[in-house]
Amino acid sequence: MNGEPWTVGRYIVALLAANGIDTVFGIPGVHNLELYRGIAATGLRHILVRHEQNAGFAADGFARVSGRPAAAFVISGPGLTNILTAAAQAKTDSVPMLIVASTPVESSLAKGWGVLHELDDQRAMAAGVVGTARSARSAQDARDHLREAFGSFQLGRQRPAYLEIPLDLLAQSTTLRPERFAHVGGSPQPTLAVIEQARDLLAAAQRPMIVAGGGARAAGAQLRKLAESLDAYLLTTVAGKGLLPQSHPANLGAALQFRAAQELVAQADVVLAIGTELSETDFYYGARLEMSGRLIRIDIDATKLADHYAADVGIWGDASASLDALLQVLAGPERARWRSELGPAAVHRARIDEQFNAGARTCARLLAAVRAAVPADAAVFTDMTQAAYLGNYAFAADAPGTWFHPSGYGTLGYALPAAIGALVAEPSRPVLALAGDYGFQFTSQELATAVELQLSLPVVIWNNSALGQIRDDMLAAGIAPTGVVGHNPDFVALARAYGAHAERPHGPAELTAAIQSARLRRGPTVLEAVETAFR
Ligand SMILES: Cc1ncc(C[n+]2csc(CCOP(=O)(O)OP(=O)(O)O)c2C)c(N)n1
Ligand SMILES: [Mg+2]
Repeated sequence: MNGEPWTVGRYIVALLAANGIDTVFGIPGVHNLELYRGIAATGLRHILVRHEQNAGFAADGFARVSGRPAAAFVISGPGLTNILTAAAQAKTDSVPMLIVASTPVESSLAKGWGVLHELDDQRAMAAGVVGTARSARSAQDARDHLREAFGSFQLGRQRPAYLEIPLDLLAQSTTLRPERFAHVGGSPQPTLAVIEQARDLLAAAQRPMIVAGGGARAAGAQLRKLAESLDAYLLTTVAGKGLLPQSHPANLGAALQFRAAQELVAQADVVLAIGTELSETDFYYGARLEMSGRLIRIDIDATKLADHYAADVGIWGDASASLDALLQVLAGPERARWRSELGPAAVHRARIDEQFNAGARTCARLLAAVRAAVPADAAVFTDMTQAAYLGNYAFAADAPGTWFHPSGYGTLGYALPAAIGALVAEPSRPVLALAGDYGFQFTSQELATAVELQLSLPVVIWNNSALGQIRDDMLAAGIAPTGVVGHNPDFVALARAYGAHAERPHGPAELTAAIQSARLRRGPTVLEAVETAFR
């Protein structure tokens, strides 16, 4: 294979390999053949998926568990439009990936000739759902754009990057050879003055509340110290779930979706928000989280410091480094504040749990059965289903990076392909997918990929025979349920047709046992959990 000609396509793939990409998810087509010459020549691992959206979801799951970007190769036109949803999901959840697309021949671009896979402006379509979207007109362009993309993976808030190359350029020969780009690491260092302003607010606070998001995922130790020394409560977003152990007295968990937690935020006299957008997708009541206190924000994304939650003190920096700096100047006599007065987080959590309705209690039994079946370090990938909305809060997580949800964009079909990507990245990590009966059907064809790769993957389908959340929303809004019940396939038969193992465990105990067996089996296991068996 090394006798292959150095086409631009081969060169691009060799550049990816030289810069740490080892896995490509994709579907080849006649427009990007030259990228596949590159794959053959470099030995990069290519995973064939069954829809380009799932190449994106798989790259997303790969990055969420490993912290490393994977690539997705798509063809011009429909390949690109198919992956846009997954790119948007990754962008909104700050996940890196590299999307490489072909375009039709350069001379045809934006001319409306009606060539195969034509889009009026392919780059513009991608630009709205990635961090940087670039178009190469030469091999040098491709190199420069990729250098920029790899730089973006080392700095600041993570985003997908997009590069497109016309198919005629992909086939041209080049004298360029792969190189390893210089490392461009580092993060902004907050000044002592701004750290001291934050210290002054926190030192005077009587009701301090910490809200930590995905950007704080590496700062669990610092958060624990801070919460303890300030007698503060800590809430996390879903992306920050597990930052403190479930039982820590400060840890209210990912409870922002509940009124009781929102009221504590509203009553706090100082809110310290770290690595979070304070996004509506984390609290789901109205568009804005109510606050009456002063707001300190720590964020690697400078634009967040002055957005609609404008900070009284804005710290531009990495969460761990900024918290280290804050902890250094904070040392003073510890004193009791509101947590000593109102009681540990468990008191508030019990109040939240008491208010679960019958539907939530049913979901809670499913979640407990899953929790009992997988170890603490398992990676659970979830879909847009009522079981996961409750699980965002109620699934016990003692470590960050163990519960994954398509929070930011909220797209159906995420769980299965993302779990596949996670297992490709970390084959020895226990991974599980949890999807609703409807969401599963968005991407169920990836069972073929999981069978092909012989991935030990339990796939739990929460089958309430409905678009359950939407049905309930219609009922709550006084709308006659419409379009919320469809004909479902026989999920067990469907899974078996793909060559997967499948069962329909009856109730929590059977589900726990079935997941445990599935973890020991080569190949995926579909477990249909019928809601009525969990009531
Ligand atoms: C791509 C996409 N289309 C539509 C929706 C709107 N939506 C959110 S939840 C849901 C119902 C999903 O049903 P199911 O997967 O069975 O989960 P359940 O609510 O029943 O637990 C729908 C249609 C969405 N989030 N994403
Ligand atoms: Mg359903």
